[in-house]
Amino acid sequence: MPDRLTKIRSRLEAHNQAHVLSWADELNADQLQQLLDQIEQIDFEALDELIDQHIHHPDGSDLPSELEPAPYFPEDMPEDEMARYRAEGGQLLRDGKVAAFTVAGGQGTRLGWNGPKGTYPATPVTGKPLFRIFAEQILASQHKYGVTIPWYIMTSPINDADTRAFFLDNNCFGLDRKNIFMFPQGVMPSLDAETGRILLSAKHEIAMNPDGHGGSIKALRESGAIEDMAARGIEHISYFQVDNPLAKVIDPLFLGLHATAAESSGEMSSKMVAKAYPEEKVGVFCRSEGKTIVVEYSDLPEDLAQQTTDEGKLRFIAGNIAIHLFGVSFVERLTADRHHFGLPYHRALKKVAHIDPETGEQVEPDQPNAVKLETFVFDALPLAKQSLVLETSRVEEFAPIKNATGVDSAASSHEIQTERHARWLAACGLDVPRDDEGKVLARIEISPLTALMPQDLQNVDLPTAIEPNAEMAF
Ligand code: UD2
Repeated sequence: MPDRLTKIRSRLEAHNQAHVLSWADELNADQLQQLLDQIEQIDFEALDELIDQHIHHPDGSDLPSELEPAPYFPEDMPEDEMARYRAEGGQLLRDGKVAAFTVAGGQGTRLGWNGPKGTYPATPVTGKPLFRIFAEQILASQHKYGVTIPWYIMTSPINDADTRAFFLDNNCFGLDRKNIFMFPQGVMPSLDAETGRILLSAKHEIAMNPDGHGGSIKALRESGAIEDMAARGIEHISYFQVDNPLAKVIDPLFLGLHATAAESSGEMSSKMVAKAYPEEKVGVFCRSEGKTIVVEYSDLPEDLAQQTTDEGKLRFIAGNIAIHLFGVSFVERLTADRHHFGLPYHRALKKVAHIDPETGEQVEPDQPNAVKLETFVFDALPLAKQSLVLETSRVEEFAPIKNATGVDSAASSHEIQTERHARWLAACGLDVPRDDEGKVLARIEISPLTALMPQDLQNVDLPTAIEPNAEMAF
């Protein structure tokens, strides 16, 4: 141990991070071992470069000079085209070539939920947790296409054990455990925003943060998930975030486009919704040097965000809802040299509780004090040869739960979920009560096990009307 400690200490000194061992003398053997193990996981040469770039010389975003709106397949494509692509996607599903993939490693601090985000009660009537909604979609799709749809879930070291326990406690929501593959994503040390020094969460522990949803590509490889997919004959991965209860886990139209359209190389495709207003906090699909990219909302210059077309629509309108399809071979290609693959890091200024390196006291900051370095999955888009974007309806597919109140909260999500299901019931001839502004005067929830799409309701015993203020779950 003394040898190991000496080596690690001099390595830390060479990188101006010697404070990490300030309390080494006070630690018991297990604690010291844990700390040294953590330190050994860090690539200090790479970290030095990142600290220089993101803390000592942060120069904002490096936005490409040529930025055009990305073209997209509109929601109202001709019906015969849609039918053709749906048929192609349906065939891929029946052939067992599609897996579901949820990124669920985020910390959910904004939501104030003390547990993995996927355990959050998300539906408006029964309060079903997010993970159950996706599981029910997978169960219903397996039944519909007569096939097994394996489910890959990226957790983080912080919520992995709790996520696994939740699945076991819930009997995997009726899915076969053998077809659920969970793996934790990578982590990065959280850094002091002024000095770039690594923060300690305890005297024997470095404060680590998940390395962003972009870490999913590397984690798919390092966990063995991608080999598992290849062994199962999976060719396409349906990627979505855990925070969106309306995400369509399986969508034959999107799959058909991604796998067979001339505009796609079958590597990485995306869905978008029309931005509701210029300041909306979603990234925007753009085109630069012939490639599709996403410009994050915080990086899109105000004048571009406000620009409108001759018809008065936003020019940069294609909002990123973080729903993608990946070709398995694309992930294999990107990660073929796994040690050298990595998406670019972005800095996020956050509040991180830590141990004061001088006094050893616990600090609970009331202002952002730390830089978290994270990668974004959409930075893989320009690495695809050709990448397409499909427009979808906000009410059908986007009601994220990110904040405790206001925009993108459970309350706003419940309204959108109710609206979707009210439209489905109205399409079956039901009277749905609405107020003067058109808002549904009821809470309505339709389980994916009952219907994955409005047409599935045709075989369901439905009432003729919804009473005002009713709470109905089908
Ligand atoms: C993301 C997009 C934004 C828009 C929006 C749509 C980024 C940077 N911005 O905003 O452009 O598309 O979503 O909803 O992506 N996650 C992990 N590991 C991590 C970090 C996040 O699994 O290390 C998961 C997290 O559990 C959540 C999702 O990724 O499901 C979204 O992450 P976020 O809340 O940080 O992204 P947000 O809301 O800023």
